Amino acid sequence: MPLNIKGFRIYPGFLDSLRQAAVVTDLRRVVALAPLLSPVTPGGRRMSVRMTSAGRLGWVTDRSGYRYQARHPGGQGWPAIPESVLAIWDELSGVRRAPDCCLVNYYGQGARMGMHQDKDEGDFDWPVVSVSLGDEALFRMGNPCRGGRTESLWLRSGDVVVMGGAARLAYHGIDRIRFGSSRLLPKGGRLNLTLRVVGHEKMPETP
Ligand SMILES: O=C(O)CCC(=O)C(=O)O
Ligand SMILES: [Mn+2]
Repeated sequence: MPLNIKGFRIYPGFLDSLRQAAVVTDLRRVVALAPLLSPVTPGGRRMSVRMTSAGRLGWVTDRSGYRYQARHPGGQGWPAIPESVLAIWDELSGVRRAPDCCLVNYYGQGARMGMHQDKDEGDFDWPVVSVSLGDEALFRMGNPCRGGRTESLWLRSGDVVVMGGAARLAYHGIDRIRFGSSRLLPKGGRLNLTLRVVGHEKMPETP
């Protein structure tokens, strides 16, 4: 069993190729309305991953910090989260409330994401649902303390990961992708969708 950290669940091949293609079609509409950007970190480093969002709030970063905001940096509101994506959340998150944000990450050749925690949300009890599409990616997962032991696993197109419980605040990142390993995206690369509840609203106790 890979990544035996409580609250980490992986659903290999959860989306079949038809569903993957449908999500990509819907994401083309999202990206047309809210173009992918190459953001900079608060420290001034340009990220290799390009990003945009769908939903009530979008995650952004620039010299002023990491945050959620109601508008794309271009000034327009974020497009709605496509139904094809909300369906994945409904099937796997285990909660009834819809996510506020669908962060869309695009990894081109050489792109990676350093180890980090997802901690810009108001209540960490809500799970995070993460969808992989396109090229394979080497995902590295640690624990809630920086620098602890890590484990790696390859994520493939159609895989869905849920991080709840103790895994919700675990450090994680993408070391590299295998560019050209999938034919889902005609120009290659990888899309990752990260669905999150953002506000301070507490997650209800589950019976
Ligand atoms: O690309 C991935 O699989 C992870 C993305 C991620 O951790 C994030 O956007 O916070
Ligand atoms: Mn993350």
